[in-house]
Amino acid sequence: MGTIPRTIMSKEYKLHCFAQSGSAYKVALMLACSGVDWEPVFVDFFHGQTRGADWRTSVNEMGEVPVLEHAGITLTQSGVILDYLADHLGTFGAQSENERREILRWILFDNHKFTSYIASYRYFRSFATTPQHPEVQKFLRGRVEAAYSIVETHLAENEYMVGKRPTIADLSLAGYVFYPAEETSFDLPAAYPNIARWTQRIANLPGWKDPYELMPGERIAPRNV
Ligand SMILES: N[C@@H](CCC(=O)N[C@@H](CS)C(=O)NCC(=O)O)C(=O)O
Repeated sequence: MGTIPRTIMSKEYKLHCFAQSGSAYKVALMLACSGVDWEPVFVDFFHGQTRGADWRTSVNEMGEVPVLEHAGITLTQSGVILDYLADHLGTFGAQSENERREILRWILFDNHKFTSYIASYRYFRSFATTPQHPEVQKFLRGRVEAAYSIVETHLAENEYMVGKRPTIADLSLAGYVFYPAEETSFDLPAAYPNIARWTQRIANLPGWKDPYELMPGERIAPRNV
């Protein structure tokens, strides 16, 4: 029997990811909730793979996960990947020019503030091998709370971030909200009930799975708490 060509053996969508990456989870969730058969490619972030010169040259010059490979192209930045998939799959996208801009507005806010501060705060709290200075953690926590309050207020009047249905803006903002409170230290139902209800709406989408079910990698018990 001859060798099966790699293109036939492998799935059409490959996502370079690891279980603790909420940024990768945004894309994994998009693929899962769009019913796409995709293949995770494990990135050993915690042993420095993304910091290696080789990985940066051959996979992503920005040194970041997620990376999506599809149809001979390689895409990075979760917001760009979500936009690409929404166009390509016809799921969770905008239905008007105005919606397209609103989605972009929330994805930019998410990348700058909502995701980036919780990602840094959780990383130093739960996964860094040396603890961060308490004042830095205090600063980051304050920034998380400010960003969460803005989304909490928005969700008081809206079931989803843009329009009346879930879009890639919701999937982007949802990157870190499903990680356990033991990692994030945020009790969403108690502190941000509108975010908690929106989180439940997203968890009810067909295909939804928890980040630790969707992406490969060992679980790490929180280290610095
Ligand atoms: N804005 C980027 C953020 C990606 C990001 O920060 N990924 C983390 C993992 S969750 C990473 O690879 N960090 C490596 C580093 O900063 O050195 C996106 O949404 O794709």
